[in-house]
Amino acid sequence: MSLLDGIGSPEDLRRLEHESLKRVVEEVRERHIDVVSEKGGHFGASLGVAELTVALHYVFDTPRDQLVWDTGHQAYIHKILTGRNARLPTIRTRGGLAPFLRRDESEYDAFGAGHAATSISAAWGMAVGRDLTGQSFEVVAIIGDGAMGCGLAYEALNNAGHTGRDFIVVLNDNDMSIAPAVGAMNKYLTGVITNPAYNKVRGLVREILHRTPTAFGDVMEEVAVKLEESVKHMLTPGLIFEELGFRYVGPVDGHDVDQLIETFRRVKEMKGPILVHAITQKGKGFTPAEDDPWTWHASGPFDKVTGKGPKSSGGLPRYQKVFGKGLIELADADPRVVAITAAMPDGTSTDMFQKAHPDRYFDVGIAEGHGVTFAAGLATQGVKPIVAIYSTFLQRAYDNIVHDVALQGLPVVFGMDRAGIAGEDGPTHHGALDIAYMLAVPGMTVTAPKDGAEMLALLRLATQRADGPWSVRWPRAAVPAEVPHLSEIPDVEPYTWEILRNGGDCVLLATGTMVLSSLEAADIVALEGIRCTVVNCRFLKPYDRDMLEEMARSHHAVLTVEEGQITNGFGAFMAREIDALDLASPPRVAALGLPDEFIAHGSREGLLVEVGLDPAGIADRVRRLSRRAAELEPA
Ligand SMILES: Cc1ncc(C[n+]2csc(CCOP(=O)(O)OP(=O)(O)O)c2C)c(N)n1
Repeated sequence: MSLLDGIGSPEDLRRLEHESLKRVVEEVRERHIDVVSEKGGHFGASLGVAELTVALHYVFDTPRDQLVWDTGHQAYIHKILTGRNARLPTIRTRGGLAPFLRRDESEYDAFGAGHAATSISAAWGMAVGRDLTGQSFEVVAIIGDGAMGCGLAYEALNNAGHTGRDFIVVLNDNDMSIAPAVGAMNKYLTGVITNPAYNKVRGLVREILHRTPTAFGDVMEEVAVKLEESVKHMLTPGLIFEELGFRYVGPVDGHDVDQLIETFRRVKEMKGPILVHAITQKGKGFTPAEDDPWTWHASGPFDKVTGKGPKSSGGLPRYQKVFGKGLIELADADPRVVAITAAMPDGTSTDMFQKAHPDRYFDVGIAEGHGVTFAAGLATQGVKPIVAIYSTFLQRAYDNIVHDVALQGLPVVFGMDRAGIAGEDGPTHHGALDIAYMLAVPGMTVTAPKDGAEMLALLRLATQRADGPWSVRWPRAAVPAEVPHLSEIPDVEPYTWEILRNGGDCVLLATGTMVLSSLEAADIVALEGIRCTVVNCRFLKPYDRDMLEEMARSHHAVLTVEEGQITNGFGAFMAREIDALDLASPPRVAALGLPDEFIAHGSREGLLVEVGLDPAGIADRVRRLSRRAAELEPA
């Protein structure tokens, strides 16, 4: 029997002898590799924290002591050890374990996560909350070096340091974000660990200084303290953290479980804010992932022996690839076009752009807000920035969009990937809100293409007009049709809609991904005698006023269809605009979109069916609407 079979909770782990823990580490790694090789999922980060996870649950009294994992993509082994091992193969599937961390999934998930760099703020709040309510337990935030490049982490450190409250931060430093970590902080941390002399010297100096005062009295003690300060300044690798008020401990070898346990036991006894710097290797224990941690951040199913995945079946490219290629073509044609990513070069395909135009490519790290304001600054100088950020992560930068870009009318183009249902990554990653939040911004041109070619045409138009901010959204999906070279794609007339099908009863005002689904829905209801007009509303704002009026006058029912949050979305906007037309016999208006709730994780196709945004669901809504409208029709 394996040791893991006997671990139903961290309690069981803590009953084991210290000597058994190396075996536990091996077994959890093996289990993780087994499951992800069969099912796919986030891979390298969990392998890198196997020892850390075992040591933390071994030393700390979880769930009483609270572990706050950052982002949650590295929490598979945490899930294995906290009663979820048997269900691990269900991770990321509808009804199965969540892809990241959820408070409602387990009492061991002290704080929900999915977006990066929230752990220190949340853990700090928990530590203060603990003290205010007279409780007593440890709070430990575990954050990666990639997330440590995010401003939010510094806001939290700045707030927490110098307070004297007990609070532990573990910096899991593997020198990687998804892609190689970027920025000055990363350079600093790398410098810290590649300086081998400091730790020994520092220990020696401390020992000498601490012995001296007892022999020489108070004056020497004072001198010794000052001297220690100076020596510390020279030798302390984590000086930046010490200056922020944290005791710096480390660096420790994050793959030496004994050293980790000893360190955590010591740290548990120490007072005040402490930062433990653990050095780990992303992908540890699986050679292909150790050699290429970027590729192995996440993976589909693969062969455990060769590391090879099934051959891709070909087919149409994904939107993100079409965007990456188109971006290069746009930049080839216009030297002022630059691209910005926030730590997602492959997710947004800006890595392709980096190769073609390295001096016009900027990876700002996990710093979406900064990335947007940086773009605003570039735009003041006549540069044309295209900011490629997932819809969900751009939520982080809302005030930067409003205050730094839109209020000043600056021509920044927002390319939002993963707009709509993102699929297996679940509610933290669905891009459900961007239509609502972009429509609310004065001066923002809001667009949604029906296919890959239109996406490139809208991006081209955005860079040509440069008369204010633009947003373009696209889904996590394959394009529905082949995309020609940019030069062969016809121009889109600004702010116009496009009639794709004519019918006299109901008009479907469809946006983005919902255009083709609405056409299919129109085919379905046509068999039942309901005639639909389908309009491609590629401009959500400013929109095609003439066509809206024409449609509202000539149909008795209007249905808006969007892959976005229904509350305050395109439908709500159109309902108001139709009302403002003040027609003598206004059409009945209904809106179809994502429900006002957080949508679970699961396949994108399955979830779209669940929320009624597939052709059959749209057809169903058309049927009900047409029936209602006919009933209301004057005899
Ligand atoms: C706000 C936000 N931006 C981007 C991401 C995408 N993302 C997920 S994990 C990750 C890298 C995190 O790097 P690090 O914190 O060093 O953890 P590691 O994977 O190296 O363990 C990124 C960029 C995210 N989850 N949240």
